[in-house]
Amino acid sequence: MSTIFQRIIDREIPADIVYEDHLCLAFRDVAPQAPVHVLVIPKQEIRSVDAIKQGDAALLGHLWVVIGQIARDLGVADSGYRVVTNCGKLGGQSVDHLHFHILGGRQLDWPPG
Ligand code: D5M
Repeated sequence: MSTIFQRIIDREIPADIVYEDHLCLAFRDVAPQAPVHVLVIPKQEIRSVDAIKQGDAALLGHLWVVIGQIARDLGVADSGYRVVTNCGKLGGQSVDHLHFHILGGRQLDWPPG
């Protein structure tokens, strides 16, 4: 069964998209935890960090370049921001499609809960 993120990629459900190219999509989180909270996902189906393979290295590099670009475009790069990916049940992953959270626009605590 498709994940909710695959359905966003396929335009079956709407999302507030802030960036798209042939490899990835970025959209605002539906339950934002910071003034800026964007999810960056590969269009390729990868379940989590744990499922990344050597052949995905170029794609992952591209995602990191895009993450930095989005942070600059949304105005959080100068003040600072956080990039998070949750992996598996204890890691707090709730959608089984690899995604990177970009969080910014407020002071972020450490360690995370
Ligand atoms: O993060 C999964 C994140 O996905 C969580 O912060 C909510 C967000 N989410 C779930 N459904 C949607 C839709 N439809 N649009 C935008 N954002 C969504 P995780 O790290 O897996 O807990």
